[in-house]
Amino acid sequence: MGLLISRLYDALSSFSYETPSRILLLGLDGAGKTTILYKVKLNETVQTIPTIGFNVETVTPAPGITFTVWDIGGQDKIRPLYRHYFDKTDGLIFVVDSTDRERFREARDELFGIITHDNMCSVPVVIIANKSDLPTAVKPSELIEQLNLHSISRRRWFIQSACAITGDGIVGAMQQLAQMIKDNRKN
Ligand SMILES: Nc1nc2c(ncn2[C@@H]2O[C@H](COP(=O)(O)OP(=O)(O)O)[C@@H](O)[C@H]2O)c(=O)[nH]1
Ligand SMILES: [Mg+2]
Repeated sequence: MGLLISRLYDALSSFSYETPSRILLLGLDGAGKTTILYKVKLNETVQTIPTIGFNVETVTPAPGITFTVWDIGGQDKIRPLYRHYFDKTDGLIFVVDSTDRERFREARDELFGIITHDNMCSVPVVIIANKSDLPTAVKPSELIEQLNLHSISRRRWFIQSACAITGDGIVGAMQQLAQMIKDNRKN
């Protein structure tokens, strides 16, 4: 009987382990969202074109982590449609081009517009400071200031420096997000 219960427990816990978390991959156009998605999916650097509409892929960035990732076109005409995707989101990946100083303010407004939406109120967020390979990229510590990240309250957040072309930092960012989602579910 004890064995049966323990097998049943294993089966149930492995089931919940496998259920993909629903992840939104957002950020301004050109930040590197689609490059990140396909780097994780295919381990290849794909030639991207500006995303019209969305890409959606189920990915396994690390053993035991399965995400269904929605990469939604970042052009400003599309952005008002984001809110239709917010419901039942487990985690947010917000990608910033860390070389694009002129648009840090726009990125900040976009991020806060998303996380202050009712359906996103406790969703954990990983900010990916992308394009860290480029010499003009600012450090995550400066991006924290520029995007006013310390003012994020009532949710877990994390910033990760990354390069979508080589994949540096991407898996780490997703592991952090998976951990935050797990912690969120416990509470
Ligand atoms: N140097 C560099 N270029 C990148 C990086 N990530 C994306 N790019 C380039 O930035 C451009 C926009 O990327 P894309 O994935 O289409 O951005 P999206 O609009 O956010 O989906 C493309 O030319 C990518 O090759 C990166 O980490 N480093
Ligand atoms: Mg895209």
